[in-house]
Formats: sequence, C-alpha cells, structure tokens
Amino acid sequence: MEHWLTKRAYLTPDNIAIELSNGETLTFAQLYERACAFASKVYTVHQNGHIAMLSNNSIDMVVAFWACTYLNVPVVFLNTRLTTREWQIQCEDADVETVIYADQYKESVESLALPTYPFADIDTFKSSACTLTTDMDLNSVCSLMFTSGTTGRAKPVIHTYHNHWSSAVASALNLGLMPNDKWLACLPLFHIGGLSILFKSVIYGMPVYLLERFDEEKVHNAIMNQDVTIISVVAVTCSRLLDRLADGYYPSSFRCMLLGGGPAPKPLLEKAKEKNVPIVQTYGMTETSSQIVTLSEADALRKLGSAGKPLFSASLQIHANNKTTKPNEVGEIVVKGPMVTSGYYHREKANKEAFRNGWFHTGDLGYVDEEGFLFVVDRRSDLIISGGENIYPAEVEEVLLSFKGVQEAGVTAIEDSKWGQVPVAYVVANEGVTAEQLLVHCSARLASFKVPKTIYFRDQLPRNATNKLQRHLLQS
Ligand code: S0N
Ligand code: AMP
Ligand code: MG
Ligand code: MG
Ligand code: MG
Repeated sequence: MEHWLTKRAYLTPDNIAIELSNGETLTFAQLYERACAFASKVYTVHQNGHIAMLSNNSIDMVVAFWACTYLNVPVVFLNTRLTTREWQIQCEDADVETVIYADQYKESVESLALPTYPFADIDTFKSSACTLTTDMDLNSVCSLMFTSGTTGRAKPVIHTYHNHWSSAVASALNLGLMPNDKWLACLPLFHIGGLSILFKSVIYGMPVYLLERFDEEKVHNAIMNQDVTIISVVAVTCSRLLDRLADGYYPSSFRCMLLGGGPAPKPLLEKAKEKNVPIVQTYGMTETSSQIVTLSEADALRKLGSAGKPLFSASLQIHANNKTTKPNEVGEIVVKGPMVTSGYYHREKANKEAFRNGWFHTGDLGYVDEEGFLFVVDRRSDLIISGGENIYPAEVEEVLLSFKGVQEAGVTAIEDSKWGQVPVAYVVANEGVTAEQLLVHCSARLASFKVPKTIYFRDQLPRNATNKLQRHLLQS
C-alpha cells in the first residue's frame, strides 16, 4: 500500500491535517513535507532498530512519528508520567537504540544510558541521502506501547501497520465519516487511544484538533466554538467536561464523545444522557489497537452501560471453563480481528498464554446479552485504572519489597472520587520502617500515579493454601 501520508498529501494536499488551540494549522501537504524532511535528518543519527519517543502532544511529535514511518523504524512510545528508571527499563525491554524527545524532558532524559536527541536539535542536522518508504509493508512493526503485565514488568505491545489500518477502517464503519468531521485529540499520543486518532486523520483525510494535554477549558471551548465533531475521552476527563458544561448544551454538530480506557460509571452515563451529550462507550485496549467493541449511536440510550458489539472485522466470545458461555453468563472476554496485536515483543510465555486457537484472551470479565451486546463486569486480574492510567499491583509491590526491612507487600485499589481508583499498600515490615520512608522510596522509582496513597502496616497478609497473596482480601 502506498504510504498513507504520501497518498493523503496527493489526494487532499490543502486540507487541514492538524489544528492547534492557538489557531496554528498544518495541511496534509505541509505535514508530508515536514515528515520527509525530518526523516532525512533523523537518518543522520539513526538508521535501524527502534526509536523511543518521549513527548506531550505536539506538532513536532506528530512530524517525528510520521518521519519514523518513512524510515520504517518502529517507534516505542514512552509515557511522560513515568520516572527515568521506568523509561530505562522500557527502553531495554523494547530494544530501543535512540530516544527522541520534547525539550522539556531534557533533564530527566539525559541520565538514560542511550543516545538521546531533542526534536529541535534534530531539526538543525544536515539531511542525509536516504531512501524513504514509498510503499508500506503492512506486516511490519509500526509502533510499540507498554501495557501492564502480571509479572510486574510492563509488556511491549506490537502494532503493525495492518493493525492500525484495520482499526481506523473498522472505527469508520461503525461511527461513520462525515465531511465536516474534526476529531479532538487530548488523550496522550503515547497511549493508543490518542495515537489512533493520527491514523484516522491521515486515512480519512480528517483534521485533528490537537491539544498538548487535557485541559477542560480548552476542550470545552473547542467543542463549543471550533466545530469539533468527535472527541476521545476517559471517564475522568468526561466527568470534568460534564461539570464544565454545567447547564449548557454542546452544539448539535458535536456528534460523538468516545468513552474508553476503563469502566464507564453508570451515574456518568446518566448525567451525559440528561445533557444530551452523545456518549459512545467503547471497549478496547492497547492490544486491540484501540476500540474493538463499540456501542453504535442508535443503541447508545437503549443499551446504556453496554460497551456495544464487536466492530466490523472483529469477533467476540465469552469463555468460561474453555467453553463459550450462554447469553448473560459471565466469563473471560476473548477477541479476534485484524486490529489485534500480533503479540508482545520478546515475551514468548505471555504470547502463549494470551493467544489460543487464534483468539486473544483479554483477561477481562464480561457477558454478552441475548442481542449480542457486551457488558464488561471486571477488568483483567488485579489491574488498577487511575484516571485512565494502568497500575499493576505487582510492579508496586516489587518496589516496596526492594526496601530493606519490608518483608511482605500487597497493593490493591480503593475507590476515589477524583481518579476512579487509587492504589493503597499493605505492608509487613521490621520495626522502624515508616510510611514516609516507603513513600519516598516509591516516588523515586515509580510514576506518581502508581505511588500508594496510604500505607497500612500489618502483622501478616492474607494468603491462600499455596501461599499466594490474596489481594482481594487485603482490605478486610
Ligand atoms: C486524566 C488526566 C488528563 C489527568 O491529568 P492532568 O489533570 O493533566 O494532571 P497533571 O496536571 O498532569 O498532574 C496533576 C497531578 O495529578 C496526578 N495525575 C495525573 N494523571 C493522573 C492519573 N491518571 N491518576 C492519578 N494521578 C494522576 C499527577 O501525577 C499530578 O500529581 P503530582 O503533582 O503528585 O505529581 C491524565 O491522567 C490523562 O490524560 N489520562 C488518560 C490517559 C489515557 O489515554 N488512557 C487511556 C489508555 N488506554 C487506551 O488508550 C486504550 C483504550 C482506547 O484506545 C481508548 C481510550 C479512550 C477513548 C477512546 C479509546 C479508543 O478506543 O479509541
Ligand atoms: P490499556 O490498553 O492498557 O490501557 O488497558 C485497557 C483495559 O481497560 C482493558 O483491558 C479493560 O480492563 C479496561 N477497559 C477498557 N474499556 C473498558 C470498558 N468499556 N469497560 C470496562 N473496562 C474497560
Ligand atoms: Mg496501558
Ligand atoms: Mg493539569
Ligand atoms: Mg489504561
């Protein structure tokens, strides 16, 4: 397939690709030119292997990403909220050879044991003579993103070009595509919910209204006054937007608030319904390259609380005891389709467990009703979701256990009105170990959203007959 951006710049060169809140715009022709120019400069420092990208949403980041596709170099997306230690681990696990980043991360990035370059420096490099991709190999790796793993170490999820293509097409077949569509991106591009908007933009020929980060004032204004028709949100940002909307209404041209990344609380959906906010619930994950099950607009009110039906080209089953369940019976959500990852990078064991008979086992629990609508009832084992960010208890426990004098550690979630859930820790420790010491220890090693809000000291932790920690009993 001809490179998507090349094709788009040929088809609709003067259409807007990116619009910023300060009024700045970039057409598809300009995006194409900048991406190709940047590619020939990146090539000066990096020809093969993986490149990591560390940035908040910006035109520079979008240009750098497309530049890497012209070099056919897979991009490893780093979460800007992590600590340097966590980036280092991820870079090692994903075989990163070079890191490119937004200037604001200079200080934290320079201690990485890797060559690192700010976007602005690369722009000043001399262009190299290099061959840019004309036709994409759809089976090659486009991006890698980390998601929480049961072992305490996050796993790199592979996205091929085919995965991204299939995701963008399947989304349009469900939500439809209007000539006036403009998709607001305020989710971070380093997660798939954000990045997937870039593919849709280029494949559909649709402008993206790009915000550096979520800001309720800017998002509200863009929906009210800048002709945004679709936005992707998580529950926390959705809730902040509804509060900001207060007694008002969005313009009727605003047609979809795509809500994903975690459970959709019923009260939030009801509030949105009252205010005529067109919420479309979706179920998806990094491994499915974003949405795989989505509620259609027509069913949104009738099936409030459901995540919908599998998108065209995707299939869904619920498995319990190795069998497909009957309607309304809870089991593990398993999916297949061309948007599902080809696997975790260099994680043979995890791949064996997740992929069986062509189906991807999500670990999430749910049921399908008589009409085939999915209801998600519980997330994959022990995963905590705070404001759309994943926290895997084992990772936090491992850090707590690395503190001298801590004998046992267990991490679980409590409900939180601001973030949905937040982590708390239960610890068995020698006398003299204080909560303050443990918090300092965690803060130095973990992103702040992963640091336990409270540390409780206990004489012992609940364990089963085989000595396995029973996290669900920690709070009793
Ligand atoms: C919720 C967000 C916007 C909060 O960030 P905010 O308000 O900008 O915070 P900061 O000013 O940066 O920091 C203030 C303090 O708050 C702490 N903090 C920040 N975020 C969190 C958090 N999530 N949990 C707990 N604490 C947090 C900061 O650490 C700081 O504290 P101190 O000062 O102590 O350091 C932000 O978190 C955000 O953008 N969240 C969303 C992330 C996201 O994209 N999640 C989705 C990931 N999943 C997927 O992409 C798969 C699903 C998917 O594809 C999808 C998802 C949604 C919609 C559509 C789709 C789709 O299928 O297309
Ligand atoms: P990640 O891709 O790492 O951000 O994680 C995605 C996870 O979020 C899924 O595995 C689910 O546990 C959870 N999730 C996503 N969508 C929904 C939904 N509609 N309802 C409940 N949980 C969801
Ligand atoms: Mg994740
Ligand atoms: Mg903020
Ligand atoms: Mg998540």
